[in-house]
Amino acid sequence: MKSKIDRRRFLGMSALGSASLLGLTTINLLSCEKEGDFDPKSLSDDLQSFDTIIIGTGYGGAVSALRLGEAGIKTLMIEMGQLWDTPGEDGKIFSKVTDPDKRSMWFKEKTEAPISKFLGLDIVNRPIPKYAGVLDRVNFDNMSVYVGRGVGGGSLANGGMAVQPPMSYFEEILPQVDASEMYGTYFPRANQMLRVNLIPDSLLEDSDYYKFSRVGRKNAEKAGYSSVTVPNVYDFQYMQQEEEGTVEKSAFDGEVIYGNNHGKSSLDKTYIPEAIGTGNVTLKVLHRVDEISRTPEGKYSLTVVEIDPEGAVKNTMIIECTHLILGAGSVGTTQLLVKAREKGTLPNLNDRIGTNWGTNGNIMVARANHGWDKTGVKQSTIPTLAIDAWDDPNYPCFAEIAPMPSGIETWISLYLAITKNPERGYFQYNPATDTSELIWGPNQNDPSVAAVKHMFDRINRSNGTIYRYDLFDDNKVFADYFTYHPLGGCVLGGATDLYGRVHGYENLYINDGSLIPGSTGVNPFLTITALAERNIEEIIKSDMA
Ligand code: FAE
Repeated sequence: MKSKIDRRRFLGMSALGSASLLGLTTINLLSCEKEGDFDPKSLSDDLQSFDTIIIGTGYGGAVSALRLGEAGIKTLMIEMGQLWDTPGEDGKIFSKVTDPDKRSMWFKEKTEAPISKFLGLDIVNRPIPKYAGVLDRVNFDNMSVYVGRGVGGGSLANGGMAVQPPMSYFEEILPQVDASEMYGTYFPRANQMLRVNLIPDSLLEDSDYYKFSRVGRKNAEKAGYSSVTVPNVYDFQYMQQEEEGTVEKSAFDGEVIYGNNHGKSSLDKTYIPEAIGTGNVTLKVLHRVDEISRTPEGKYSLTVVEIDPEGAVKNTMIIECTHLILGAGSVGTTQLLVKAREKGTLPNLNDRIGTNWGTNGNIMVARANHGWDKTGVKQSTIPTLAIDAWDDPNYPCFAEIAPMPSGIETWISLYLAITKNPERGYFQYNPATDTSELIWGPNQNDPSVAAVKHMFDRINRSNGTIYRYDLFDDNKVFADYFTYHPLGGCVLGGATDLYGRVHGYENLYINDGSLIPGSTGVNPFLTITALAERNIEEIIKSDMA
């Protein structure tokens, strides 16, 4: 069994590699029967021949593709971003956090990094040419949402933290889902498929690159908080070699939100090549789905725009399918469906579509340490410790000790906190822009700020330290205007049934972060992956067998 999976992944990886070298936007395995013998001319471009289409190649999309492919169902994945597999002129696929170029961001004139300032000066973000880069920041009034773009979605840009929520909290957010099944079957499956591993003590306790974590832990302990080690999909054996200087550095060389050139087991290394390796899954990149409607015969009809990496429109096409799975992420899926309901192309969608959206309570905050508490010139980009006060009855907070890889000593401790915020936003279609926009009020993050303030006031008091006021927009101490963890918008059991079947339409499914009602209490992708495994298993068994 293992060798079959290894071979499937190998075939998928070689199809992805060859396609990317040749600049192809359609990738499958049709002519890859003999290893290494990949002939692009015989690729099928008959886009009407697929039973099932998946929009998006993030966690939900990738899980769905693999399981459909294994079940022998001809599936097309449509992804608006690029396949990130070809080095640029500098020999690298991705650019560093400290040295971003056009590859860093999705059609921006200037980078829009979460830490926007240093010493209050606008010196962090840089002008870049507009290009189909890997990290997008979707800006709405009062809230900006970071998302990954490309084959692998958020897995390309994220910090790789793969955290299982406490079972009691999972039961609180998704009471209709059988938690014992999730924790007995689907979380273990997700952990294994995503290659989740733990940092060895030798790296965490001894490496110069984790001084920032140890300082953050010490400061927290002084205030009576305990820390936990956070699992990750970054390969810590590779990191050990980075420490020893025997491989090219990635986490130890400032690579993360604009992509990792090495080390990270993103979805384009795990689920997606395996899906393509089944021979039943085809991938279209740089193709964006703009509208969804239904034909009189009951098929789904997608309006798809093909772009080049500079953003020029190459083609617009209509593609039809019988089964449609939305895996475009919390924002992408919700935007498409709200638009379809409001423009009347899918008028039977219910009014729960577009509601119950949340930020996972994300807040970023930073402290200034004393001179003796250096956080290090060298910092690994992969966070591995979190201050865990989720059990606090009034101010639950799970705060990751985040790196600030600037290449100089800053004495800064930076944190990404996850809090329990009951506030929810909703999406509204705007005919003037022809998109659905998030409605989120300026004070909706106040409960999150209160929780973070409670924790870090206490840490500052115990250590005799202060906040940094110079790193975020408007000199804010608490960055409450962006999130890395968009969740909800099309919630399980409201917009859909308990497996992601969309109410009002047959053969229409959602399988991504939009199903989760605004909060997971920890970083969300492990939960998204496990839930996607559960949902697609049931759908294949009951609807597609
Ligand atoms: P997602 O991964 O967003 O994939 C959606 C895909 O659909 C993307 O590839 C889009 O380009 C594509 N798409 C969207 N609209 C269209 C369209 N109209 N046509 C065609 N394609 C489309 O969805 N989570 C963690 O658990 N741990 C972390 O350490 C962590 N760190 C993060 C750091 C950053 C900088 C970011 C941005 C996110 C981070 N996250 C982290 C969040 C995590 O990546 C996110 O929850 C998942 O990626 C969401 O998975 P989905 O399958 O919902």
